Amino acid sequence: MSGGLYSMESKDFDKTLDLKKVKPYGDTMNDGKTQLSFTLPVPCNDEAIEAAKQLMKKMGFENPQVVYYKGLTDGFTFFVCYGSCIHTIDYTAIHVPKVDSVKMDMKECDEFIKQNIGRKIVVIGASTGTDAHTVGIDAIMNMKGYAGHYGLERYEMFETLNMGAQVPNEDFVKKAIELNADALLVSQTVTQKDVHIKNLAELVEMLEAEGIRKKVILICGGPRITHELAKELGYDAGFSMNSYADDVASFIAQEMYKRLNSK
Ligand code: B12
Repeated sequence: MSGGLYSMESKDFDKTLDLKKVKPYGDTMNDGKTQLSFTLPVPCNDEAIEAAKQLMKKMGFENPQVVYYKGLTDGFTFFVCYGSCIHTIDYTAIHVPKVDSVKMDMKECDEFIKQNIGRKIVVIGASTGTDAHTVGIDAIMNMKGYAGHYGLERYEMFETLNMGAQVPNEDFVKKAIELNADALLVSQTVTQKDVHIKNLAELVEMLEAEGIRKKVILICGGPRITHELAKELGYDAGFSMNSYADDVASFIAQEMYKRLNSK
């Protein structure tokens, strides 16, 4: 059954859904049923279970149940819990800033660049700072691509360099100057202690100090990056989970076109 048909039927069947007061769905509308997991730094015993339940109540869950628990190591217990969420969200009032571009596939994108830019676009990517995660930036850049989307290396009209992981911002900026890059792609996965914010902000400062911030299209991405955060930090766009090379390629091509035509 298609998603569209299903949602139509469920809408007809269920008259109690109020988009101004949305809460989690378990098996009946508005039951609030939620599964969550966490670890408490206490030994694995009956008191630990009671502590988890009391914490769930404080978090706004009625009828908290611990359905699985296991001692991880001395003094730490992991829990899987169910509960009914008492809070609701006004879905109709939500506004999420999004990257403003029309998605083109690889062929369309190459053709757009040939017609409108007239030369190859130079892109450098890296996972910068201390971040060792490469899979995200590889997904966007690798020839083979990711989840059925070819990476930028496969595009005829992109000249790419993937510098890999743990690339210091200094080296990244140096390479951008050396290759006269049009777009810079930064991947950040680790967000512990807001290390990604410091690292991303430092890069902007360095690009400004070199006088090339406005010259490049500056993009960051990662599972906990949002377009909103990227803009706040001085980037042109931010991409998160479920974004692919075609999203990024389309944005870069259209942004370059906009900039060329606003001169
Ligand atoms: C694989 C992995 C590793 C591997 C990385 C190997 C490698 N070569 O990359 C290894 C084992 C090295 C590793 C190490 C660590 N890891 Co690790 N790792 C993971 C894991 C399991 C998967 C990450 C991944 O590959 N995802 C798949 C890719 C395709 O998804 P993605 O990165 O989100 O990318 C997509 C989008 O975000 C976007 N995107 C990403 N980057 C970019 C960039 C641009 C420009 C654009 C446009 C888009 C874009 O496009 C991609 C495709 O859609 C995650 C947990 C998880 N299941 O997610 C933990 C995880 C990311 N790791 C974590 C941690 C803590 C670490 C360590 C610090 C652990 C430690 N204490 O040593 C170290 C980090 C060391 C360091 N200096 O960075 C945490 C991060 C927590 C946090 N919020 O900070 C996670 C979430 C695990 C956890 N639950 O705690 N890790």
